[in-house]
Amino acid sequence: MDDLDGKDVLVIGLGISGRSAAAFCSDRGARVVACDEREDLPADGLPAGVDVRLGGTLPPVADFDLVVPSPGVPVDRYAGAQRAWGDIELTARALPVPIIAVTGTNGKSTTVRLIEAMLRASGLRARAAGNVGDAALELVGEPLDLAVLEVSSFQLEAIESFRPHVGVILGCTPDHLDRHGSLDAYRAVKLRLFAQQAVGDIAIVNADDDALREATETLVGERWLVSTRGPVTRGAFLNAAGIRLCTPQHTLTLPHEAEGAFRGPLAVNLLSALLAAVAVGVEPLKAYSAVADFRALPHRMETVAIVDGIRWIDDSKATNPGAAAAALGSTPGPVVWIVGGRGKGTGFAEFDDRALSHVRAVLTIGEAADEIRAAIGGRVPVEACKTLDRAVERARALAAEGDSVLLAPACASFDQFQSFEDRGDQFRALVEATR
Ligand code: UMA
Ligand code: ADP
Repeated sequence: MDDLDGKDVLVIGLGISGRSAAAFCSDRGARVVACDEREDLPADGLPAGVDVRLGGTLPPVADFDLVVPSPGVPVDRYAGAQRAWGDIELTARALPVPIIAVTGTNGKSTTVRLIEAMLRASGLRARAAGNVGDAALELVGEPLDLAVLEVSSFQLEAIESFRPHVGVILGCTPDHLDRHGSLDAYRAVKLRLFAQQAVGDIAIVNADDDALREATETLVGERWLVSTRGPVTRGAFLNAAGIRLCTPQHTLTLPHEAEGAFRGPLAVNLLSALLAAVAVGVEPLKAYSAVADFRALPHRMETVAIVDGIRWIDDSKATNPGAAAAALGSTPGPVVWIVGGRGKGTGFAEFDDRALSHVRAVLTIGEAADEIRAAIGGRVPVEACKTLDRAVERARALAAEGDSVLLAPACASFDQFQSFEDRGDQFRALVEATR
């Protein structure tokens, strides 16, 4: 089935992933039908042979040799398909180079970008793609030594033989429960990353996540653990001296000059990236040299201003409670925390007394304000601001010199903003306007 020539292929969804898949399959001689439930999409830019069908219902999936679902398409839409391979499966089958794949609820984009930078710093031709933004299939045909794939739980639903030489799981906390049903089901999908690994492959696992550590005890691939809390025998952890690396080839300590993006629980990303680079033969010091020049991605723990000794941090990408809890844990106190938006049905159990210990005040915005107050009120002062502009105004009044004001919403943005980027941009503009 690797030979797509003459096969009937149905591509579902014509976004970034689906367009790349339709072109890829058509270029390899398949007869491609490409469907999207939206009618208002441009049908151009695809190979002439692709039969584009917009709006309307899907043709019977069983009529096709292969269905290629886009990540946003739930499994029940293509139940009964003879074969369903998403773009990650297609990419892995076509790539002649080893793959480092990264999954987890949070930290994926930061980590794949850091791995990419580390590999390049050591002279390797490496490129990151996948859920990070560029379709994974864009890597096929590129002159590469290594591919770095960011892989979402959605993408892991449509794999069959995908076997990354190095797999990384950064953590698993509630998100996307509308799609996966429960945290256990969501975690099980994420763990498919390791399912096809064989002897010689490496699984890098966040040991600070108890459920993940337990679930990965019997992997076939060699497990390297990461911890920001305590020692591990094989892997990487933080101690008083810095970053301790213990792999079959290397035992050494590197400095941990924790900047915003990698402080506290966010150091998991740095430790995992270092291990991934070392796992493919990069010298630890070479890999580490990439950290100094690494800039936080936009809207991820981005310091947008320091005004009168108050640091204003845009972490608008913290769209679920686990991300916001990690953001709080990585922000030195006292913190004025702006939180809220559209809840994702995850609850807010992450915010225990420890997570809130250095929070001076909580300013809520958006639809989830009452739910957040119910979860954390009584332990820290909570003030309902409704809108971001009001929250910024109140934060300015409440924060003292040496404080941080952290936008880490723990929620989706769509109740009041176009996207998390829009929310972060508006935050920056409001902060600048109050200067
Ligand atoms: N569509 C249908 N039927 C359906 C569902 C969708 O026809 O049942 C159509 C939509 O009308 C739309 C198209 O499919 O035109 C969109 O497909 P998509 O939602 O899969 O989005 P893409 O543009 O292909 O982008 C996808 C990922 N999107 C999702 O997972 C929702 C992008 O991740 C990824 O960057 C891109 O492939 C390249 O790999 C985004 C994302 O939000 C950033 N990911 C989630 C996350 O990070 O939390 C998992
Ligand atoms: P993803 O691609 O998985 O969404 P990002 O690198 O874009 O991950 O980070 C998204 C947000 O998740 C950040 O803004 C930060 O709040 C939080 N975050 C980053 N790394 C981690 C981590 N390892 N564990 C928990 N939260 C994290």
